[in-house]
Amino acid sequence: MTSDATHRTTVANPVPPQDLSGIVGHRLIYTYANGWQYEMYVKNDHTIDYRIHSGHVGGRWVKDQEVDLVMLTRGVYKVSWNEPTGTSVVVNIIPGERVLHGVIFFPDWVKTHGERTVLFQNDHLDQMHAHRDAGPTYPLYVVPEFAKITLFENAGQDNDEIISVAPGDLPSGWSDRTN
Ligand code: FER
Repeated sequence: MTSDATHRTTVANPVPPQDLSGIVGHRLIYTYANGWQYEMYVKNDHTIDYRIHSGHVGGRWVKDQEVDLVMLTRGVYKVSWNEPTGTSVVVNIIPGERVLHGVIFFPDWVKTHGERTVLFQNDHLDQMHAHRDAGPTYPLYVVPEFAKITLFENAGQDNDEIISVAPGDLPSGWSDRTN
């Protein structure tokens, strides 16, 4: 029932069969073409934890971000969300090819004052909402980039130990581990 031949999408049935087992529970470390290095743990089918190892807001980390996660077709996943800062992110992930494409939509205040978001966000949610609401929001700073997935591993679901310390508190070179 899940083959392409037996389940073509139609207007009446536009949702392809969903099998998220190839992404849920996995840790990814990846480097965008602009050099920014990120780590995402797909904690379950609606939640991610992440750390930003380098880039415009390197040092920032977040747990329990609610996301939309779907399978577009076999082996191709899409993760979308909006941050308490107002930043929106869409990431299309193809683990089998060790490639992804992300688009980050930063509010203008994050472009100008990215350092204000470099913290463990969960401890500063009211502050992030206040910055978001103060803006300025526009013009948005849109960053569309491909990335190479340098590490991909199954860590199991709903494990709070996978991402539990700040990027800056990891041993030096920690995020350079590849597989
Ligand atoms: C990503 C791109 C951007 C990502 C997270 C962000 C976990 C978050 C950006 C921000 O809020 O500053 O690939 O993956």
